Amino acid sequence: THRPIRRALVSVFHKEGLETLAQAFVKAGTEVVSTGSTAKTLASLGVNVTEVSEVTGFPESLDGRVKTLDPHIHAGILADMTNPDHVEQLEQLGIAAFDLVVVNLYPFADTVRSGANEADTIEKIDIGGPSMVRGAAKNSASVAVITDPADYALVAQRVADGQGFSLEERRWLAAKAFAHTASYDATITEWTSQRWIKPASVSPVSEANDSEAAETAADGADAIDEKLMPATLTRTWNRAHVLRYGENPHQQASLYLDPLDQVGFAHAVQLGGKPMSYNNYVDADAAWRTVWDFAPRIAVAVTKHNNPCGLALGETVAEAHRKAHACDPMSAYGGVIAANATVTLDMANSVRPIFTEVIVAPDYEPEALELLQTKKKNLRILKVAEPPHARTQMRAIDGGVLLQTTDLIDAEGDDPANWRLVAGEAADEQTLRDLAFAWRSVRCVKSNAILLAHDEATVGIGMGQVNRVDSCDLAVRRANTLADNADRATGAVAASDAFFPFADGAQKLIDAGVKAIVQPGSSIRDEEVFAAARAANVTMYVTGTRHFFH
Ligand code: 93A
Repeated sequence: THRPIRRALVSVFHKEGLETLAQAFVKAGTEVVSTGSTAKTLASLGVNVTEVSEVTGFPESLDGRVKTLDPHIHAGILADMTNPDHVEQLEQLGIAAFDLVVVNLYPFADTVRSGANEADTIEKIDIGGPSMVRGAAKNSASVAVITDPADYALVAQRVADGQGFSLEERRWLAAKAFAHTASYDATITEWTSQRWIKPASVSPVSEANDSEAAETAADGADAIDEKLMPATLTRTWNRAHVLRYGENPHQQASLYLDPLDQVGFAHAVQLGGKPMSYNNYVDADAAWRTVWDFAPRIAVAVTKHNNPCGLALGETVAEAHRKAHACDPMSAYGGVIAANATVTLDMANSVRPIFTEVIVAPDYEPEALELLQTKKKNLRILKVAEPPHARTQMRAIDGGVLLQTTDLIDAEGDDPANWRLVAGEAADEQTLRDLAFAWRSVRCVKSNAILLAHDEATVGIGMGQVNRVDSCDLAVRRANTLADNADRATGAVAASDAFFPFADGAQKLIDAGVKAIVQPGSSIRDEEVFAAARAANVTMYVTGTRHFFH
């Protein structure tokens, strides 16, 4: 699979590091073809270099706009030398193939950042460079492509050893090259689309033709003003669904879909109800992710404002829903319901009297679907093909994007077998099961999160407070006021998403009557916290793992 590097095409804007390549080329006697100033640099480094214009028989023209854009170059890049037919055609055409293409592009982003005027900026849109890079990357069967000067040393090695790159290596280089041209084009797109927006003169025509956006646009919705379009990232995700409005009616909003993803939550199939709103997407996505943290157990979450107001496991999906709803029936009003199992008629009947914005599930029994469709006309009914699979999460900050790997429940401390007992007696089987449930559940609650559970259902959730004591208070208050049979805190178990910085929060839970607490530990006041639990003979485990969710 190795292909020796006998003939190379080199055209680079930045000349730094070329000595490394030049030395290797000279030593190995590699034939080198190059553009104007790159050729000069290589010649000065002792390389016997052929000018592109000699190969094309055409002068570099139009101020350099046309240098390598010529079949003598591109046939040499694109010929698949593992295909005898291509080999024969090249021979007939009198064209020699390239084994290596080294390019770096005109510095478009640097030029924009330098404050250059429009004409100078446009001149720095590289056309020939990306064409060579993409051609070579497409033809990784025959050609190695280098866009990153950091790889010159590797090239020199492969030239020197006479073997060249393996197919695997060429493919890896090709993938890097495509990423490079994609980000290059995305930068150009961001610059042009902020300046060159749709003029009024074409609006009526283009609206009719703007199929994707027009078809899915909600009534009266405006696409986000093109001038406001931010990140390069969103530009590569190009299939916009225009939403009626954003988090509030005065905000514009769109949904962008990953063009290679067929099954993610964003691709949910809607089987009924009003169009999805921005907030519906946010809440339903959160709820959907929550229930899949419990698979293969059957779980149902009732979510509001990105937080669960009830979450439970059940033997059936209807049971799980009833338990989840019972946690906080008041807050469930206008919520989102997510299930990780097929919605049954039994569950649909329970949902029927509850005002609900969205329901999302992998599937629906036909009778359940019919009931929801006919009796709850406004309910947005979503079917999602696959469990959540996003391995990373993005969050925009001013002028940038934060990217992190998704918080999955798969850390060492998420396994109760690894928990450390620090107070009270070891939990019995049922208590430990509830603690495990509470720990898994607290992941999806906004920090500071305190969650009380009983019988694999939440009974009180304290979320989003800026101190842990308030979250404890809130969890206890919800447990003790929101159900018919109040005082659900007594005998419940508790989970805390992060350590107790002081004993006071834990003491609130203990005073409310919880029998066991699970928390990450590692506060400098751990001993005070443990002592409070010991004094009350309350079981306490530390996990060593934290699940902040901001
Ligand atoms: O203006 S271009 O888009 N037209 C071309 O045909 C072309 N071929 C290579 N720019 C072109 N290049 C770019 O020129 C390369 O991507 C590289 O950045 C630069 C190298 O030119 P020189 O060797 O003259 O510095």
